[in-house]
Amino acid sequence: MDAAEKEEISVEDEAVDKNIFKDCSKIAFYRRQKQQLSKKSTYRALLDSVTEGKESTRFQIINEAAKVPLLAEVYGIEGNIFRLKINEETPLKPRYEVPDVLTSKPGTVRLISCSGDTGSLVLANGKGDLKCHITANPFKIDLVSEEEVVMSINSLGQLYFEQLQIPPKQRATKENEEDTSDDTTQENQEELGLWEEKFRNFVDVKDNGPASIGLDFSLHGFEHVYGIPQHAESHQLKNTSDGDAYRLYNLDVYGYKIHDKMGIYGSVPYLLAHKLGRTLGIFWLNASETLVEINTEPAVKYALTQTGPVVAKQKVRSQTDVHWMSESGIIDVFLLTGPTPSDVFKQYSYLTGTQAMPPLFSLGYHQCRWNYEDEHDVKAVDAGFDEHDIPYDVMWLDIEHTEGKRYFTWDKKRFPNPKRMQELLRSKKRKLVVISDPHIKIDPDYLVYAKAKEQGFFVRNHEGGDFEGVCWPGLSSYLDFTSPKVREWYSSLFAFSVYQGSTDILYIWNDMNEPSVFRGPELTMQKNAIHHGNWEHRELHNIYGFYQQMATAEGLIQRSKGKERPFVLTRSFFAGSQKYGAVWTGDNTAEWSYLKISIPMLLTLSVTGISFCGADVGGFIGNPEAELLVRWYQAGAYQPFFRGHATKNTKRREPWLFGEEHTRLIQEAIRERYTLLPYWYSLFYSAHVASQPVMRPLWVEFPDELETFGVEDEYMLGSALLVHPVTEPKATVVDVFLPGSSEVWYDSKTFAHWEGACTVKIPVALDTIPVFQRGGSVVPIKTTIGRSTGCMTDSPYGLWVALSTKGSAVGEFYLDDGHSFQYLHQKQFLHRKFSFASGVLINSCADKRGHYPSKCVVEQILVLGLKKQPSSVTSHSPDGKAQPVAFTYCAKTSTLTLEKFSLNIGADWKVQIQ
Ligand code: NBV
Repeated sequence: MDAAEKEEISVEDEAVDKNIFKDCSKIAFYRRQKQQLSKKSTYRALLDSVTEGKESTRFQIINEAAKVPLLAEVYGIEGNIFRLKINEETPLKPRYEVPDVLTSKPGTVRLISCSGDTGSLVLANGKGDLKCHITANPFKIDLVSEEEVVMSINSLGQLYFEQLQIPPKQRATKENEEDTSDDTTQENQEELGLWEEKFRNFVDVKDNGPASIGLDFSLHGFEHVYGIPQHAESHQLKNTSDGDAYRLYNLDVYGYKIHDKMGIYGSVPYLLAHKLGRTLGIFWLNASETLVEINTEPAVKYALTQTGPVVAKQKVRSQTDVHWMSESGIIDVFLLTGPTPSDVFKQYSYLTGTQAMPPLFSLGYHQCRWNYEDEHDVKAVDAGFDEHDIPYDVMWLDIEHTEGKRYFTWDKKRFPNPKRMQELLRSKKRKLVVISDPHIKIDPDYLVYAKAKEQGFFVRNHEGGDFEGVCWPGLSSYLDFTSPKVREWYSSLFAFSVYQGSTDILYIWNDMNEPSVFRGPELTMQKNAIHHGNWEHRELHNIYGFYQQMATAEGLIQRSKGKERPFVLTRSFFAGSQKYGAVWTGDNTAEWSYLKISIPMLLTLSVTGISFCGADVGGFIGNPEAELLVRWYQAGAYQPFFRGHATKNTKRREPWLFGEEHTRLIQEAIRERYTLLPYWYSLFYSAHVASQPVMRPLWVEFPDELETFGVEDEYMLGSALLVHPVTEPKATVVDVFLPGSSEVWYDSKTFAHWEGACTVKIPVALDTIPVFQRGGSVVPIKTTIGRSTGCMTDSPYGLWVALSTKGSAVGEFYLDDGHSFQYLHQKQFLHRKFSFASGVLINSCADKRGHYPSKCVVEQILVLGLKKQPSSVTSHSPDGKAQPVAFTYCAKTSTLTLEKFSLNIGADWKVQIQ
């Protein structure tokens, strides 16, 4: 057994040992900021230094402790966004500014300075309804919208900026001994961790010394904040005043604990705040280790009245203070002013990009385990799905498919003929995903290693050699994906001619890219490892995985000569990762609590731009009992990325291994997923072009309903379906909150309906998935399910029309070839709109730019909430032909079913109900 294998076993068997990871008290820059801030030295802005550039307004800020002033720049960005940058005016050497996250240089709008009274400066955007009110002393910025202060910056005086210094040793040679001998004791030096920081057996030697930054934001009138993934925590962020701050530091935490603020695999330093009438966003563009403290003061306070000792209620405005602290880099923060949730989503995606349009197959069901042993195993599992009539789209191979964890190779014994195996999958229009991790086995005979070594493509260690760390293959080096050259080369490895045994149905999974380093501090890379451009790992740690996924996605595009959409799943991510594919929540556990927390975790990813997200169905670690597995399939079928996965030492758990009844229930859940594929695909299109999340917390759809702001056991898919997965064992009833006083909701199975703004007790059996359709919506579905999405291309459609209280409904439908970029380059797509009013359902074009011939027909329409039985139903095709349509009406459920007709999905037509 080699070292890596031993390590592997210890990783596998232990529940998470939290001592391996730091809490805030063990983070030196956190301690330093706390210590300094308690001294209350304030900054002031030097307003006589204001210069108005073409793009930004600049001025200096200074505090007593700082010897030289800082430079602040305020930018007005298109779409009601402000950007604030604070940096040293002339740092000893450049400080890291995160590249490659913003999709392009954001367009600026000129800020008009209308000087306030002396001691302040007012910068207004063109229209003048948004203003930055800058107060000189103490330095503070108020963001004013329509005369209301919605956010204040540095009003708590937590601006913190450590200026780069000459290392003490160099200083000692320059100056005399006396000046340099710090008055701080050895003990204090350790506590401050300025040039060296110890943790367990690790010493982080910091050549650049302390470089930490911090700033506070007060959100006026806000009690609800969300975002800053990834944590195994609630969707609504909690107060951190009596515990650890939320940590953003990408780490491999096997079996992470839930309800914990420690950093796990990915980071998006972006927070949203919502109150009645306004949604805001704060995007803190920094890729170094970051901590976020949250403190919410609710709206009602108890105070002593002036008239006597009677305690009286006094209405004060609620406020949430958000304090960001990062280890290094600069302050570069975008303020997204909304005002609606949808506006904030657009503002954020204007900066970082929208969700990539996924290939259709990737919205089907994925079957994974660590590991499918060999070709025979793959064949048997694949056949199992057909035997049990369960649709699925993708078979996955984990690390054991390779020759000794050498990615881009195949274990010859297990997979002697990978192409033959892929042809089998192809024959059923299915795909294969294989894993490709960022660590590369040190083995001169391994071509990938040899080439990378020769070209200097690995991250370097502090001493200048290639960084070496232990991971699955044993001693490994790590590709430096931050280098454009390395990315270009890595992308080229996916070319069919280079990646032996790969075909065009093979797609990629990037794991361990935090990066995970078995014997490293906190199981990751030393912060003083060196990347392209001589940047320390500490500067960019949180963006390492982002770059691997970027290079992988680019590789898949290139191998198809720019024609095909890629699919890449990544474990680690950063702001903007949505552009490159999907994200999952890593190594969860087969327990009910993990099923439950998957909902808020995915909601948080969704509102921070990452719509294509999922959690391992069944729970990765441990063995789920049949009931939990069924419930997990039911939840997963209604979450964006839908993959069953299990770790190595678990019992096999393919859907048919739990008895006939459970097989049927899992089959049913997966089939529901396939029924709704047209809706899923249309939602992804809307995420892709209009920035709207696929999976939405209720507050996003009902921003004016206070009761929705804290809901996280149910959610919306698009604007039409409300899903409340069952996450408790032996449940017989669930309390479902149906929002909206003017809404009506329909049970998607029983068609029972309720008016909104109430909580209803829904009886549940093991086959119940509580899904409700919102009155006023039209949901496109498939009426026939095939073996895989590819087998369903020509199968007919149905429409679920759920009438509003006013008897109307609208919905959209999007279709393209499901795999290429033709939708983009040639406008080969179909975007239709369905609207129902006054008894007439109309299919019309939603986007005239698109053309995509489809032979598919709508063959079934279900109208929910039709109060009275019609006397006739007629279809009117574009040529003016009218034809009677057969129908059945159920008075008990007020449901009309139209069948035995066929109307082309892409044509203009009407169906009239009289
Ligand atoms: O590659 C093996 C696993 C993988 O199955 C899992 O999904 C990842 O999250 N991987 C982690 C590494 C081993 C974890 C113990």
